[in-house]
Amino acid sequence: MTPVPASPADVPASPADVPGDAPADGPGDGSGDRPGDGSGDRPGDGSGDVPGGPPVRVGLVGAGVMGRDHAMTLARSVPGAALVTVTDPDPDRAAEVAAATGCRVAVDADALLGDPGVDAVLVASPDDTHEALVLACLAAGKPVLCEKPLAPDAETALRIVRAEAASGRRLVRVGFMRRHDPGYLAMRRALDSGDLGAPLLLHCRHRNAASTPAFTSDMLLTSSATHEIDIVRWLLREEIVAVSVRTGRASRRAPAGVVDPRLLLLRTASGVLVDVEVFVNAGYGYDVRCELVGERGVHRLSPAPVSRDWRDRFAVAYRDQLRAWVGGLRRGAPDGPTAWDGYAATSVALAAVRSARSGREEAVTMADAVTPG
Ligand code: ISE
Repeated sequence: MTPVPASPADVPASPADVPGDAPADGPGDGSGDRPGDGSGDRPGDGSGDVPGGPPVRVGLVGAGVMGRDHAMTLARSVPGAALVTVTDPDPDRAAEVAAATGCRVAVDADALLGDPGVDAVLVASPDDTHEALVLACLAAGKPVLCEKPLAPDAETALRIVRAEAASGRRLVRVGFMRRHDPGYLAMRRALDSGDLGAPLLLHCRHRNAASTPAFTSDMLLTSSATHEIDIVRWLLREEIVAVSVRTGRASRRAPAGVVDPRLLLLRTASGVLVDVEVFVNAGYGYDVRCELVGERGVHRLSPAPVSRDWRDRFAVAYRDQLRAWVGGLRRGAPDGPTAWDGYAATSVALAAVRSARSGREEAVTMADAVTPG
């Protein structure tokens, strides 16, 4: 059995650079229904700040690239977590993760979810499986951290929000890991300090070295830009109300028929304008930039070396996302982006898809907030 290579998420960052999980919002306080929900927005030592007691026994669904990465991080770098079981339709992949981490293999997701020895579930399976898995976790009463996107369309995401509300518990968290990135945390603190004055503009750049062969033009919006959409809501603590998308000359490096790069212009409820470049076949590497312009000053995301892909660039964020999730579960106070945040991001991304088709600015339509518990 080939051991899974060490995860980049194991790379320790200097304590000064690493955010801790924020004190979580209390269950049922409704804070998860606003973009500013307190996931990881305060500085700390990154240790997860967990109390004693038994570890959270985690079951992992999906042993692909992200699943393997999460497995190694959980096994090595998340105090208070025990990865106990993994499942994947490819038994070899599941067995590799099990061998590398010492966990069991479950025959399928149903077996994993039904295992009384699994306290919480990490979903890192293909996007089109997320809905069914998250709903099954809700039915089983198990907390779940689901990779983004929560669901392929807004109706489905809203169904999950409502199912969670009906369960009376805050069980769903979505893997928008950038909220745990030290650079974005510093930007949010700078904005919250008032030193920048009121935010006016945000300039975002999102470049990947190369897309996968199956990547589509829509996925630039639903798979890539969705990270910017979430970070904008979280930084500014307000909703995005309208989106326009522009497409120019396509790079010849993009797969046939894929329009890459694209530009998005997002408008928030208070009138902040956000321009986003998404370029997923930029060739030279993974490069994410962000500049916030306020009435009195500018804050730039701390420069990071151009990396191979998002797993290197956001290694600390992935680790601290898991620490925050597990720490929140141990304290009984859930932490991280909520099902509502997943629904909102999907709603904005789909408005972007509509704009790319219509050539006009499209309004983001969202339901009234739903508060669990
Ligand atoms: C991918 O799914 C991610 O989550 C990456 O962070 C993003 O950079 C990439 O473009 C997405 O396809």
